[in-house]
Amino acid sequence: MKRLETTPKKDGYRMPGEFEHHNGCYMIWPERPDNWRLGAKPAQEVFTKVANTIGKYEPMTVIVSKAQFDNARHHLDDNVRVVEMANDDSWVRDCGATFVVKDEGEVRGVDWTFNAWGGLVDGLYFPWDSDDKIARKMCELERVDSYRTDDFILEGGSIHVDGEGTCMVTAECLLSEGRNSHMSKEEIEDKLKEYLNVEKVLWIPRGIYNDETNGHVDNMCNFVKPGEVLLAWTDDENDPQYERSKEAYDYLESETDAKGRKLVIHKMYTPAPILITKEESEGVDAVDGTLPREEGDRLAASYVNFYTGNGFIALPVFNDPNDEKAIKLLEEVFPGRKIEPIYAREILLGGGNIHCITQQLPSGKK
Ligand code: KQY
Repeated sequence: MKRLETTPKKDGYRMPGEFEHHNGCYMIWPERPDNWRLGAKPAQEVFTKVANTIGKYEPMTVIVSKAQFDNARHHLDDNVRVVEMANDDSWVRDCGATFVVKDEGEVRGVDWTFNAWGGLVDGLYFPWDSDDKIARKMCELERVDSYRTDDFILEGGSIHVDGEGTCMVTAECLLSEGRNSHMSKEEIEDKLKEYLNVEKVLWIPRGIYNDETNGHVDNMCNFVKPGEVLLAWTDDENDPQYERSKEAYDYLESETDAKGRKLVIHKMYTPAPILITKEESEGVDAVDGTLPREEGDRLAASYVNFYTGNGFIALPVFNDPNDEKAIKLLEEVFPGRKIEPIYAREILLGGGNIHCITQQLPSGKK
């Protein structure tokens, strides 16, 4: 499949909103013991639940290493396609292709350079070269041509689009030192405009407190549809999350989207602070160069990190009283989609959640 020298914008391709129709979804099977406790067995159980759930609604593909192929094949439902591929970890949202479409249903991939969330400055593991090849391999599997951004580092979890010309990011992440510190904010914005085919970028100041991705937007704010967003929220002014959510709310309220619409903002209450236990910390291999998991560290828990699929939402829940609130809110704002809550503490312990471990393949149909 070809590498294209142009850009999606020049060729008339755009990144659709996640709420638009999909032809499938990708995940990567977890296994690295320095990120996932107990040799990743508890994480594999939850990833299996997520993959099998999504597989009920759209064609699901799980990427897996040679060593784990038999195990993954055993656990995953028969309708889930399991494909062997070298990988460094299991965050396909970030290292996988971002697919763009033309409205006649033609699909292409954007293959951003991936450096494990900050490279040698504050990246989360080393090396990451296998992950950096995943996007291209996904495009090969889908038989679609791709655009590579050799001079620009980005993860899929650091962007959300409405499919109608608006992209949301956090300044905390996109302006972080370990990514594109050779570029100005305007140059970064121009890249997003060319490769996602958007006209307006909304710069939310910061993401979720203690998020090891430098505050990915996909843990903080998500589009329900054009003109309407869900924002992670707490009323507790003593929680360090409060000022982050408040500044995001004030910013979004003061802005309009690419079509000049004021945004409808729904507050999505976070669970009470979730901390790593001693047992959880001790279950993770300590390896120099990988972010340690210390007892008592606060995890970046947020319900906003959900996956929007054909006719459903896969929602992380935490056995918290706010689980019910999150489910109710999603039922209200996504009528017609079934809410599939999945207990996701084990994914959270690895540093992300359901949105971070999934990547949609859009069809180009609305
Ligand atoms: O998108 C994400 N939240 C990925 C987090 C990576 C964590 C690696 N330990």
